[in-house]
Amino acid sequence: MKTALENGTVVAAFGRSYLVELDGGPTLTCFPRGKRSEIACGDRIQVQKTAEGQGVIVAADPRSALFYRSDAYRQKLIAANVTQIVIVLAAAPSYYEDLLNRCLVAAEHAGVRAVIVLNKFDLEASSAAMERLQVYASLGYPVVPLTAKVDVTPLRAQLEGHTSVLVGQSGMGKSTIINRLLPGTDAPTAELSIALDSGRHTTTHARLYHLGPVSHIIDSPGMQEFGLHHIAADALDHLFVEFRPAIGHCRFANCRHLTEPGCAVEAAAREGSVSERRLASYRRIAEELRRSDGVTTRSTTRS
Ligand SMILES: Nc1nc2c(ncn2[C@@H]2O[C@H](COP(=O)(O)OP(=O)(O)O)[C@@H](O)[C@H]2O)c(=O)[nH]1
Ligand SMILES: [Mg+2]
Ligand SMILES: [Zn+2]
Repeated sequence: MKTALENGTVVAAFGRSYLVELDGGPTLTCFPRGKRSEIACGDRIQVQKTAEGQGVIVAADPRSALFYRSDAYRQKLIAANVTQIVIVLAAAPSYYEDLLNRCLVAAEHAGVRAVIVLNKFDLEASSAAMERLQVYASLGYPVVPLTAKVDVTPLRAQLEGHTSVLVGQSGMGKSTIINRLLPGTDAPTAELSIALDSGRHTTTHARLYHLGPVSHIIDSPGMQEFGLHHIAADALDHLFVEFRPAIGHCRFANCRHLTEPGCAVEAAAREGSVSERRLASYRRIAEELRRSDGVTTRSTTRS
């Protein structure tokens, strides 16, 4: 006897299996039909129950947005159907500004809102970090100072009505934020992994949690790098939002804003409407994308 298909949401994506929350129903462990799958946490799918607590993923709905990173060889799916990316930074361990910029570029590319959290605001070095982040606030990205260990209230308003994904280097406090937002969740944090002597990778896969009927949040594993190989080199400048007014005004129509004379983006940086640090970051990323253009991204893995 064939059972009917049921709709559900992928709340965790492991290597080969998925945790699927059926609409208004229980959570099943599911396997994809077929060998390879490109299913991510947050995907809406149809499942056929095969046994108690188990099912097979038969189909997946089209996504409203997919957030992912990629190196020259593979894509790493991070989360699907998100409406917002929350980039978690802290003054210590120090964060990489290039990584922040890469996350912002990926958010612009995916067409979703980006929020920056400066966590561990209790640390002394936070005020200097906050000052460096002013350039991002001036671009329209909300910058939220937070001491997640004590209180996550300042972040709640930003999350209302969104499906958010927390991203950032490990050790910034993403899982601590989840545990504070949702007491009783026990997302693995650094303390827990030390206690269990389980190494430094505390969060090993993305996990979706419900904050309310219309607000959801996805914790993701820490990342040290964020490849943007899925973005064409000549599309990158538009993803640095403040470059847009200058684009099209360079002396050369195909200006890459690297070393060309008469570059309007460079001029904007001299005048101060583009930050030198953002331009330098753009140039590093652009060089990397130029080098890799023509190399095709082949396979997909989850991060
Ligand atoms: N001082 C301080 N430490 C924090 C704060 N939030 C988290 N931490 C610490 O930062 C470390 C990493 O936290 P964790 O949530 O595992 O980070 P994740 O790797 O981004 O998920 C832990 O030791 C936390 O206790 C905070 O607001 N202030
Ligand atoms: Mg974590
Ligand atoms: Zn230019």
